[in-house]
Amino acid sequence: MKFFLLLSAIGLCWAQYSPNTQVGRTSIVHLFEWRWADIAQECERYLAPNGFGGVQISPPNENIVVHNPSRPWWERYQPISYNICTRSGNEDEFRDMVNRCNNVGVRIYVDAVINHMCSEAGSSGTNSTCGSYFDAQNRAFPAVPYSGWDFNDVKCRSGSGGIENYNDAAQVRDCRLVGLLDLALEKDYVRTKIADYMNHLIDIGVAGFRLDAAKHMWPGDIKAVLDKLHHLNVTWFPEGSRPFIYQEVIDLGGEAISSSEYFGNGRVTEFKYGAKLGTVIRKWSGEKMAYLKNWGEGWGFMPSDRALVFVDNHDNQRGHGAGGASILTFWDARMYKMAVGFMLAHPYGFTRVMSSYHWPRYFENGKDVNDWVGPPNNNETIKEVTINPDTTCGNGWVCEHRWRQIRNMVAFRNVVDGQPFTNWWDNGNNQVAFGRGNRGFIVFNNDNWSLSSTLQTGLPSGTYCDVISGDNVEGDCTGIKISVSSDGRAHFPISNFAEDPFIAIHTEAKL
Ligand code: AAO
Repeated sequence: MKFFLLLSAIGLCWAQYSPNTQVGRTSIVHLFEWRWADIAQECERYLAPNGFGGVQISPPNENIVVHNPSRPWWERYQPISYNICTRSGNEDEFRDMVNRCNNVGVRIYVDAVINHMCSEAGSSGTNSTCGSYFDAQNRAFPAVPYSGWDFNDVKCRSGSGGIENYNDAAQVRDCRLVGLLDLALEKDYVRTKIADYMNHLIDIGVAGFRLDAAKHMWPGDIKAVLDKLHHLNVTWFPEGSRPFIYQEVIDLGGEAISSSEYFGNGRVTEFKYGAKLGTVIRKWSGEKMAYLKNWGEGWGFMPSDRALVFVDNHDNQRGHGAGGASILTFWDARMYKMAVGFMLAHPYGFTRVMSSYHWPRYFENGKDVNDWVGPPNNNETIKEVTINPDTTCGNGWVCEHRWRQIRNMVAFRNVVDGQPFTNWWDNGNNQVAFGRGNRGFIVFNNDNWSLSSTLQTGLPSGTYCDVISGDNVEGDCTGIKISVSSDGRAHFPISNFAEDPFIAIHTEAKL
């Protein structure tokens, strides 16, 4: 009884910081631009069996249709109404996805675009994903409805009406981000409309929200919206559960607004994480993996229990947002797998894996001129995610989450959940290793010479299957085998030419 009281107390105080994933599932995946029908199938055929905790979906509400350029991915960050109606599917398909994913224990997190509506340059008419009428010039969005009174046009104190200076916190929050009509979240009417939208989704069964452009909203206004939110649907969640909240705040330091202002509302995206990890794995600026020994708060990151972490996101994988050239993506697959492997093995933060689509990346003067290109499509209809015989994806979908190394590290994180960071080893350069209690151990060789060392793993003796080079298939390992002796030590050989120069073993992959 005492135990349960303690558990529920922890549950309550964790509230919006807890992802509401099923016990033992510790990561989510962003299925960027996927159709609801494909996500429903993916939950059943892949995510649940492989221990994924949930899915961040692209914004589900009606958005503007952009034809120049042709249907860019970013049109979905320009809301027209809160009807569930986009290129990913309609409300019936959305409900079906939420039901089916929840029924196999995979949660849905909605990317909530609540800071703004479409661009001031948006036309008037019915050029929206559900055909709702709007008139951007006159601030008319009758399908919500919002009118001129509901925007910050008067409150904004910049010459242009747009954000001109990120060192002026009021401007960042009251003026237009890249021309997007800025909602007046200080008004109870606006807060109520937003909360109604989010409650509609909560009642359907979603587990939480990414708050897009949270930096561009006052923390107190966000709180007022969150205070209006329902508890989660009791069909799948314990009574009294609060939606998981993670706020998109880009804080690389040196600006007026800092992440910590948002901790009261929920978790915050830690953008330093991917920027720094990319710099280390690329060995830029004199960085080495040996320096990762105190990774986390020791690197000036926010507290672990407030952080949502990722190697790349849908913006910075194509040069939008922040992080710059150091960000690793599927385009640099070998280094990317190391970075994602490191992230999933390390205890810091709540982890999000990225899942992308291919686009014809093409640099001119250092900028990708195709950074706008939307998802694989047939005449603007998003293509189905097909599955190849080797379990990878077809039709232009990259599906990093299905890469063996990444899928198996998601499982690794589940196995070592709650275990301490132990047995750190490094060679003073780019060969490092660490364990997670007596459950898992990982070794990296990012030097230009081979690694051959006997290390203390902390694991029980036995033969383990390296989950990076192979799988444990019916008791037989298709990759490298590592034998741990009775004193916990094991010998690791990693060539610098290995396809993946890292090895990971855990107790669920013991032969
Ligand atoms: C599109 C067009 C625009 C057009 C607009 C309206 O591209 O040309 O003006 O429509 O017609 C996405 C796309 C946008 C797109 C928009 C709407 O990325 O290109 O605009 O949809 O369709 C800021 C925000 C951050 C935002 C990020 C992209 O703070 O919230 O910009 N991310 C989210 C979404 C994103 C979405 C939106 C918000 C809007 O994830 O997909 O936009 O809903 C500094 C600031 C950051 C700021 C960046 C970029 O970063 O700190 O807060 O992010 O600048 O403006 C160093 C610094 C770092 C700095 C960075 C870049 O790294 O350390 O702090 O340089 O300067």
